[in-house]
Amino acid sequence: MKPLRVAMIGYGFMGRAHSNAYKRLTDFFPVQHKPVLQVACARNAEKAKAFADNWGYGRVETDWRKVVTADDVDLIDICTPNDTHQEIAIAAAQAGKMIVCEKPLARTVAEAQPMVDAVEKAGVPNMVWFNYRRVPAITLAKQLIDEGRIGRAFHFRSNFLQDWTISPDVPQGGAGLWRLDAAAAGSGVTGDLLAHNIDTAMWLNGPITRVVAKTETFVKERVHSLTGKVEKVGIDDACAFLCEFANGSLGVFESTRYARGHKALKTLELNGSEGSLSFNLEEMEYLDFFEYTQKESNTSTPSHLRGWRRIHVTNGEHPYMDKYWVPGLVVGYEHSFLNALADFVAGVESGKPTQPDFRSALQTQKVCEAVLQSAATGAWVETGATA
Ligand code: SOE
Repeated sequence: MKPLRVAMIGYGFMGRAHSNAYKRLTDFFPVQHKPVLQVACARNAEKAKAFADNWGYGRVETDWRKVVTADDVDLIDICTPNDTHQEIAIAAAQAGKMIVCEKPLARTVAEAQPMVDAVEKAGVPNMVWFNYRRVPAITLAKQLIDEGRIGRAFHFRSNFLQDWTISPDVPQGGAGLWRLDAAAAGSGVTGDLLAHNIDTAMWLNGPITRVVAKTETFVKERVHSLTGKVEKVGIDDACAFLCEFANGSLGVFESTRYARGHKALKTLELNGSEGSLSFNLEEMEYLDFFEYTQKESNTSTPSHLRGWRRIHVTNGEHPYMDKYWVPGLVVGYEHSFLNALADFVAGVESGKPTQPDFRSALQTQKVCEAVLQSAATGAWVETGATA
């Protein structure tokens, strides 16, 4: 086995989710590279050390510039706030490192495009951690669509609902709360949550071509953790948009951090001429499937037998599931990162790069930007996103 020496930049929630994936990769997947947790990097030396000690990173750095050029590192994992992604990614690409970057790729399309150019110029493997594609039930949805079981797509609807910022006492900015600070995050729920739904939607149903959106910022001012002052809130707390897909279907998306009672209600539904699919993250081991036309026999299910079927996505023939337990036993959120990493490493080894790479994430960035632009003007906006 060859070592894959990882430098983790950032130490938050995502740093933990990714570190877990590195540690478990070769326990579950037959890849030829074994991740080595080489360096943990963060500006705060104490926090970086605590993170490194907890997860088993070999050394600590406080300057990411030293890390991206370090000889003992193969892969840079960018888990820092969105405003830092571009600089780190471009420097890492120029240093010839593989790069895996947290979502969204950047704050804007203008920031994201040079990142795509840099990784493509350097020819370095790259991926963005849109992990929900790798939830086995969602990957199965993709398989059923590709098998032609949904037919012509009519409707795609998708939500991502949370409730953690309702209190006006929650500050903006700083560790953990940079997602509320427009300068660091770029946007609110659009870049943080809808980016996931858009990535999955375009993977399953093709490019989103036009959008019309409405955003709202319910709490207009919050204390900024870094300045200690009450400052204007620049992010979207909630966003709803309508869209058209290139395949002619219609989309409806909604996201908010003000849906009291919902912590991470993430759903999708696709309705087509031959069937429908439905997924809900709160019951992530299931994919609901309505089969109107039975593909193998090309006959429609007799009407008195038609109904939604709950597929318990735990059999060995389901995506990724042969790597885990025995039929009937579930895997969880953390496995979506493990599956993503396994696909990335397998892509590096086979020379067939995995998706979503930076270029694919740029398409999601274009849709996010069109959504925010539409919300600002009230007009329909062309996204420019391609397959
Ligand atoms: C925000 O609360 C958040 O942690 C996102 O940043 C993640 O990308 C999402 O998967 C869960 O929610």
